[in-house]
Amino acid sequence: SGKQLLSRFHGCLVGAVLGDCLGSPFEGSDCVTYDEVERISLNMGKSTRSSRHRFTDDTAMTRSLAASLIEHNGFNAKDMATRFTDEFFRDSARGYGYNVTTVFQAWKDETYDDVFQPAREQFQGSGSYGNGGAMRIAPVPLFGYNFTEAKLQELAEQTTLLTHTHPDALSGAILQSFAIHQALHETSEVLDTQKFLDGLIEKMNKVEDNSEGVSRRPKRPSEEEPHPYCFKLEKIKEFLTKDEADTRDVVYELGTDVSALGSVPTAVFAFLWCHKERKGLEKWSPFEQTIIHSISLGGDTDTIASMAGAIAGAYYGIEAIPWEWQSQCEGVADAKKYAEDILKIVQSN
Ligand code: 8NA
Ligand code: MG
Ligand code: MG
Ligand code: MG
Repeated sequence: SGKQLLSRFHGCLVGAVLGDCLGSPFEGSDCVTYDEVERISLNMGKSTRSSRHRFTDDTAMTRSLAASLIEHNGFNAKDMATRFTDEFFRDSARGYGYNVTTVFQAWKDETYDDVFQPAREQFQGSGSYGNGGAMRIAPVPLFGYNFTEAKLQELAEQTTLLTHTHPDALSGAILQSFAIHQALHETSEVLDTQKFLDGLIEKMNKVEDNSEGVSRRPKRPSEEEPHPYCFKLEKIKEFLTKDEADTRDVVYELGTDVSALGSVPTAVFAFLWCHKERKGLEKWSPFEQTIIHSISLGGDTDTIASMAGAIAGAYYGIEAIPWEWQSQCEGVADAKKYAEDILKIVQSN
């Protein structure tokens, strides 16, 4: 409970980077064994600077988002879009989503007066439901540490709408913001996971009441629900009452794909599931378990581990993140600097 706020801010952004760096070698694979993930993380102690694990689009966009909030002391649409675009054309080999790059191209060509217009035109006007808004959101709940729920939601929506206008993408980014925000403010050493989920369900019920039910492409029964995020959060509550969970059940019920709905609840699940010691992961701490377990689910491993890592880092703090992991991932020092700069703004307002 006496955990310093700086430790949590550091933990959040560093946790996001580590999940991305450690998860990306497995992106797109089916379930991954704990052994395979452990091998990657243990080898890291011996690697040299040049063989450090590279971050991907998740971290690249998180950095631009953080830098823009810091520079403008809040949301500036044009500046954030420019930073996303400059970063993409500076280094496009970071594994970006297949469609989001057309938004960057449109911004570069300056075909639009309204920076939000290219995102609206994605997928014949339905907008992207990818997890790209949620994967980069971590600086928002840090910046909005003292925000009301409504103000936090607004900032999450604004930053997401630059590239993703589908209601699922917006709700996913909002859920990830709320999860990090709750983790930052959580002071109990032993987390009441059911209470944590009740807090998220209460907030997401309001969000989903007010979101337009635009056509989805359902992949599993839960995705036809009128409140699909709340439905999945209830599923997580069920999983948490059991001592073991079959990975296939988790993947089927929650998803591990590039859609926001098929990945953000999974990240929340991984964080809460790993608060307790889990079979096969006894030698790892809860933070380490969170990263390893997220990746073991397969699919969009870098993004799910990054989102779970951000929540876990916000709760456990930077001391819980092994130095061997930190020293071998690209972008950790920068993540710490962004965390410090955001905290300065939070404490001066
Ligand atoms: P995005 O907006 O391009 O969306 C990602 C994908 O979701 C699209 O390419 C489509 O396949 C699909 N999609 C989204 N909305 C719709 C729609 N309305 N109709 C039909 N299909 C749709 O990019 P993003 O920024 O949301 O993507 C983020 C993800 O891409 C992250 O996982 C990131 O790491 C990256 N990525 C993932 C993989 C992978 O195999 N999991 C591979 C490369 C890159
Ligand atoms: Mg990625
Ligand atoms: Mg509704
Ligand atoms: Mg990914």
